[in-house]
Amino acid sequence: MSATDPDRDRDRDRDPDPDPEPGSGLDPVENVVATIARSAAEIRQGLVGRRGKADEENPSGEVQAEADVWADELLADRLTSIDGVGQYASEERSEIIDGGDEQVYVAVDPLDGSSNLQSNNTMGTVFGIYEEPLPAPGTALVASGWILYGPITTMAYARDGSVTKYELTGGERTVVEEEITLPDDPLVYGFGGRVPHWHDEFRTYVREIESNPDHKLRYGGAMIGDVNQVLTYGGIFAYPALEDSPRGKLRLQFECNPIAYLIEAAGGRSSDGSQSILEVEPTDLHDRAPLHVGNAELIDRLEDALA
Ligand code: FDP
Repeated sequence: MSATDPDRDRDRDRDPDPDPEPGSGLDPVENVVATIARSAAEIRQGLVGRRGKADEENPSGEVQAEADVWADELLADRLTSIDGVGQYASEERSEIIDGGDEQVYVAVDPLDGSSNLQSNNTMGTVFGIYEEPLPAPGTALVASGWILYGPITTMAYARDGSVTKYELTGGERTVVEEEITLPDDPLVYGFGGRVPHWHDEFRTYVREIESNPDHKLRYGGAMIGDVNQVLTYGGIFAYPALEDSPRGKLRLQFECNPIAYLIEAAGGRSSDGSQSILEVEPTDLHDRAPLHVGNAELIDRLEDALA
């Protein structure tokens, strides 16, 4: 859809500024979402001058960018001061922060794909809002979403089985599309991990996907950017189990569950290779899981291939 598309302009007229003020009588879930949406412009601006490495590693042993640490502190401060937030947990810190007020439990990847900072490519913020203390399974999610720092800043948000996409400009949130579903005909695919480390069954499946002339490779190295393309065009994204990393790379609480919840709400499927990601029982806050998300038929075939 082009920027001058009349349908899109009609959508804007219908709902020009639905962005609620955080704290203004919202339930805790909407308060968390409003706070993250309003922080997005500031986070984007704050990336300038914070593209270097911090002198620290995150709990998964990855060197953090200065921006990772900064965005985590900003979101921790804001989200733990919301009434009803019982916990704040992040990919960038080992311990959970207690908010005291136990209604919802928030897990965040403050900057997903922050390796892309160096080359100035796409990245995002991912959030999951759970109704159980963390670590919790994806079945305990009540909402999830992501901010995408692309040419413009957008937010995809799922709650109650419905997905909405917004454009975020400064403090404003504008609906672009409601009741989003994955397009029926899958177009794009992107698979993470080094190819020599893929298992044979997964490699065979990839060859099958690639051999379809209707499919195109799209891989940008930030999960959020790659998954957002699947939401937009249909297709599949995976960061699979690897020979040297049986649980893949992505973190269950902060990345896999929120993505799976949103893609399933959009009519797609998620899988760890044999079951919905949302069914995976966590044993630790920083657990990893192999992630495969996309059009249901492609995930069905993937599970057959890996069986
Ligand atoms: P990053 O390390 O830059 O934060 O979870 C992290 C992630 O990026 C994902 O966004 C991305 O899909 C993946 O790692 C990329 O990993 P590879 O470098 O192994 O492709």
